[in-house]
Amino acid sequence: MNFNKICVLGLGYIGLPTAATFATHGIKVLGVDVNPLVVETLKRGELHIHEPGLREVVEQALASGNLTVSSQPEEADAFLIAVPTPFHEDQFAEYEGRRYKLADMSAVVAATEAIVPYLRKGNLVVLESTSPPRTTLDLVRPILERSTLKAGSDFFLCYSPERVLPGQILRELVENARVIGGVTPESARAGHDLYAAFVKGQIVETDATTAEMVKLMENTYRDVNIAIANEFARLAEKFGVDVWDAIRLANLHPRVNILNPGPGVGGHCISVDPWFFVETAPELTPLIYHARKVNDEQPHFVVRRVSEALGGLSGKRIAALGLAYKADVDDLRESPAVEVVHLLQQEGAQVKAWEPFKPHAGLKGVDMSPNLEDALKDADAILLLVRHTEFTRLDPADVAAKTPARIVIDTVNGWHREAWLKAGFQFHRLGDTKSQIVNRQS
Ligand code: SAJ
Repeated sequence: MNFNKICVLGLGYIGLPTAATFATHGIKVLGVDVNPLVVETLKRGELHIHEPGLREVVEQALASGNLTVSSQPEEADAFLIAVPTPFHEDQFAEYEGRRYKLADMSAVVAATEAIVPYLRKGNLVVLESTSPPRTTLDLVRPILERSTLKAGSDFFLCYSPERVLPGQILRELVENARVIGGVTPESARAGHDLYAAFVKGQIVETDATTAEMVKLMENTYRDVNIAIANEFARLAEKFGVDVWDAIRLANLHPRVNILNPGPGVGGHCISVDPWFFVETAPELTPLIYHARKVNDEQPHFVVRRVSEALGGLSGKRIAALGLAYKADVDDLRESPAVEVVHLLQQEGAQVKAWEPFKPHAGLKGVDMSPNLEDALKDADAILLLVRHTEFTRLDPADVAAKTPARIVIDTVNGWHREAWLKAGFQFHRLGDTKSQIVNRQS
């Protein structure tokens, strides 16, 4: 199939890089977003999100004339839906005492409805948004069929998950394997033809529900793996073991790959997607549910560790380094670091936070420093919450000169114990009470 023009609905972290990449590969792309601010920003040639390399690709796409933006779809050969699928803030359900969240599919519904007036025979529609299993068949298909056209025979319909890693989106978009799930084999083939415009990784055709499940399985696998790492960190502390060392040694086994403990699991994928399984089959998902609970509990665990290190939290001044949900990204959504800061404050600590990727994020209830020096200058302790490269490169002696603090707590294994001890700090690390024993002995 040939695609001369496509319409991408949703210009966020996935939609915009995808739209721009299609455009730089010679396809006319109309990017559509319901948020007028996003449309205006892009029309001015500016960006509303940060992703390495994205500015250049969007500028190139706009300059070529292949990428245009609008708040309304138009007729096209293919329509891609890349809108958010968050949770309802205030709706929960319960199964055998396990309370779980419910997906808010309203953006997918609205985007699908917006396509209906423009849908023509022979078109392709692809859902990319992460969704509960059967969304393509049971939610998207019936809405599109209101056009009186039939999915699979009059138009093609696919689910194709995005699988790119924030911070690496542009490279992974091209290089990662693509799974294309069609409502019919012909639909999957049409999806294959579309993504072949730029995907260099393997393109694999399957059915729509398998593709939906694959996406959720990937992130759920990672969530459960991180949960076990977090539980190992708790166990290591109980047994006086350094969990980071223990994981490194366990991973020498050729069939073991344990991920890293940390202050919790954030972002808009791994902390969210497992709930789509729990929501659709609560009776089958006790493990997935409990892994989520372990990871959600982790910020509380970190706060207890900080409190132990400082002999209580009331009135303590803490410099919190990093608010992003993970290293070297500017995304503060669902960030465990932000939750740790809130919890510390609830316990009476005075926290100053420094986030180099978003110094002026203006987060409600968080005292953000304009620079590292400001965060450090009156601190009693330094808490490392995100493994930003900028932080791992800090020289402890240099830090010592900028702060009265002599206690550091590293929750992400970003720092070398010996270097901080040498610079006169007491050193604490999540999942590693050995550090404290060394401190006491030294
Ligand atoms: N984290 C840990 N320990 C680890 C790894 C991560 O605590 O060992 C934490 C991070 O700090 C972060 C969270 O988990 O808070 C999630 O980070 P991540 O790097 O694991 O994943 P995301 O959410 O940035 O991106 C994931 C990716 N999925 C997989 O690697 C299976 C990406 O490929 C997906 O496209 C993305 O979810 C998505 O959109 O679904």
